[in-house]
Amino acid sequence: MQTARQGTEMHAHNHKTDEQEKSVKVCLVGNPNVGKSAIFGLLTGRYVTVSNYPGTTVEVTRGGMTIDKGSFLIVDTPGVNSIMPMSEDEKVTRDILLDEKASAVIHVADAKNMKRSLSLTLQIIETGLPVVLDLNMKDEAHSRGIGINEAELRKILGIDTVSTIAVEKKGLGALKKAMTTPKISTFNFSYDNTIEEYIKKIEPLLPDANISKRSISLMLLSGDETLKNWLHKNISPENIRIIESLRNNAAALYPMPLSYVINRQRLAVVDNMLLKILTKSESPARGFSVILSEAATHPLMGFVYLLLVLYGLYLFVGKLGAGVLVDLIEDGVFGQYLNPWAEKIVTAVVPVKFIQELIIGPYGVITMALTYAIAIILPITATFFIAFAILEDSGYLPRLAAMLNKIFTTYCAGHSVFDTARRNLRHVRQTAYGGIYCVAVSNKRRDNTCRFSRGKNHPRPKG
Ligand SMILES: Nc1nc2c(ncn2[C@@H]2O[C@H](COP(=O)(O)OP(=O)(O)O)[C@@H](O)[C@H]2O)c(=O)[nH]1
Ligand SMILES: [Mg+2]
Repeated sequence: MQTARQGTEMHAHNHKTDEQEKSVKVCLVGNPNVGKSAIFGLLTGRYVTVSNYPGTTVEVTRGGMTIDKGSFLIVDTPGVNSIMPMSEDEKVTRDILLDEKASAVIHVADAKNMKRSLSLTLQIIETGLPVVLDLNMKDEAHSRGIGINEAELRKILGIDTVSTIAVEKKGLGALKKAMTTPKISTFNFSYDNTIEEYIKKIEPLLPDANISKRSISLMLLSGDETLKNWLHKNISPENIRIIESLRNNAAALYPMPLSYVINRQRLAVVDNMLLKILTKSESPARGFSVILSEAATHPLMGFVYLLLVLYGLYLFVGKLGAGVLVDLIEDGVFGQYLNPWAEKIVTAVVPVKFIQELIIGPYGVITMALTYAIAIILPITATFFIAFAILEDSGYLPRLAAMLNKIFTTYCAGHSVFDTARRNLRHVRQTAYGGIYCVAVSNKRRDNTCRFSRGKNHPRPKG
C-alpha cells in the first residue's frame, strides 16, 4: 500500500482556508467532457473557489462538501487523456496528483467509451491512490446498447464502481457512499520483461512521493520532460543522470517511442478486460441524437455536417447579427431616434461649437463612438458568442476533432493529431473568435474597408 506521502511540497494555494485544510481531499479525474464538472457541481453545490493553478492559465475549481459529518474537499481537475502530460491541462492534473496529498481519486468515466476510460483507470490505479470508478453517462451508454458487467469489473479491479447520470442527478447516493471508503486497487498488470526490468531499476532512485514510484518510473520511461522540475527538487543530480541514461538505454531497445510501446501494452490489458465486462445488445435503441452524433464523426458525412454548421454560423452571425440586427439598431434606433435627439439637445444646451462637434460631430462620442460600439460591435459579438456557446455545449467540437482525427490518421501514419488539436484548441478558439468577428465587421462596413487591420484603412478583399 502506498501510504508514504511525504517528500513533496504542496503548492501554495491562495484560497486555502482552515476548513479546506482539515478536510479529506478527493480529486475528480477523467477524460475531457465526461461530466466531471457536472458531478463536481452536484457534490459541492454552490460554494466553490476557482483559481488558476500556480504558474499556469489553467483554472482549477475546488469546493467543500460533507458526508455524515465528514468534510471533504473536492478538486475538479482539467480533463486528461493520459496521466503522462501532453498539454498544460494534463500537466496540471498530473501535478495535482503528484504535489497535493489527495486521499482518493474519483475517476469520472464515460460509460459509452470504456476502452478510453479504462486506459485512464489503469494509469490512475498505477499511481497507487485509492480510486472509485464512476461510470457516468450511463444514459448514453444505454441508448447505444452498451452494457457493462459492473460486478465483474469490480472483481477484476478490486475497487468500488458506481453508475451515474449526472444530468439527471442519478447515482449520487452510491457515489457518496463509495467515496467515504475508497479502495486501493488489487489489480496488478505488467508490461513486457524489459520495461518491468527498467521500472525496477528506476524505482529505487526515486524518493517517496504522493503517487507510486512505479507510476513515476513509467512517466520517466515514457520520456516525460515535464517532470524535470520535480526531479531537480527531489533527486540528486547524480541519480538524475543515472535515470536519464537508463531511459535512453531502454528507448534504444525499441523501434517505436517508449511512450507508444507502454500505451499499446496497457491498451492490450484493457482490450482483454473489455472482453469480460462489455455486453452489447443486438438492437440498440438508436435515438435521433445517436444518428446525429455518428454522422458528425463520419469522415464523409462529417464534412457535409461541418459545411452545414459553418453555413448556419454564417446565417446567424453574418446575416442576422451583422446584417439585420446592425441595420435595425444603427439606422433605426440610432439613425432615426437617438442621434437626432442628441443633436437637438446638444445644440440647444452646449454653446461652444468645438464641444458640440466632440459629442455629435462625424467623430463624436455619441454619433460615432456609441453608435459603433452599440449598433455595430454589440450585435455581432453577441450573436457570435451565443453561436459559439451553443456549439461548445452541444458537444459538436469534440466530434469535429474526432472526425478530423479519423481523416488525418489516414495520412499521418497512425499518429494521432487529436492531442495536438486539443492542445491548440484554446488558440484555435481565440483565432476563430478574432477571424469570424473581423469578417463580420468588415462585411458590415459600407465603405468597403476593414478598419481592424493595423489601424489603417485597407481595401476589403473582393468576393
Ligand atoms: N447525457 C448525459 N450527458 C452528461 C452527463 N454528465 C454530463 N453530461 C454532459 O456532458 C457535457 C460535459 O460535461 P462536463 O461536466 O462539462 O464535463 P467535463 O469536461 O468532464 O467537466 C455537458 O454538456 C454535460 O451536460 C450524463 O450523465 N449524461
Ligand atoms: Mg470540466
